[in-house]
Amino acid sequence: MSTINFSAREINFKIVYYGCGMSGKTTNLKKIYESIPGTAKGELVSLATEDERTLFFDFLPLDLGQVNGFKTRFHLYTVPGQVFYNSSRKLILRGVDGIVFVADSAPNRLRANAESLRNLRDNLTEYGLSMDEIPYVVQVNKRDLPDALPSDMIKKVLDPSGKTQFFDAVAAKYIGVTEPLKAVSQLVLEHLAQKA
Ligand SMILES: Nc1nc2c(ncn2[C@@H]2O[C@H](COP(=O)(O)OP(=O)(O)O)[C@@H](O)[C@H]2O)c(=O)[nH]1
Ligand SMILES: [Mg+2]
Repeated sequence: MSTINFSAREINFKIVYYGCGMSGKTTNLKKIYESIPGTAKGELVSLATEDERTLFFDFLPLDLGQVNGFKTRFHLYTVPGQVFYNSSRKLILRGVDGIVFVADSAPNRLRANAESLRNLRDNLTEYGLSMDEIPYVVQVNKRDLPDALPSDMIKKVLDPSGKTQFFDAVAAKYIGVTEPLKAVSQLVLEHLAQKA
């Protein structure tokens, strides 16, 4: 649900990076954050729990062009991937405009990817949303792993509609990081135009 700030003439969008634990969501946000000039971004906020890996959200406003004279500001969030943090995950999905699903290419994470997608679908359902309505793209991360599964295999598991855009990535090396963000941003803007 985009929100409009009339005094600042800004439209705000919320993009959530979803996926199982350790797939590379935080890495994506950090790389994106580093790549944006200081004036164009707000603070990167992370709420860490005892376990360093469970940073539970990152926040990043990012300007990407104008719509009808309004600036667009994207707020990027990651969710904690660990199964037991579902209440935080659900909360972070509130008002989501677009989702980048970060999949892990490791063979032993195929099932975790699939379970995370199912969890995403369940959580969206609780907000009365469906995967078909929400702009959604997939980043297939960790393509550098020597035993990475074929992208096509991962795609079959994670493409609910058969129409999803997929992007191979090595987020740790900033490869394939901007592409899915641009794609989902484009979809979000198109989605807004359709509703208007
Ligand atoms: N080999 C490899 N490791 C990665 C890649 N991207 C992230 N990682 C590593 O995977 C681990 C988990 O990454 P993180 O971003 O914290 O995952 P998150 O739990 O989804 O937020 C870290 O050790 C990262 O350095 C990648 O493209 N290739
Ligand atoms: Mg993380």
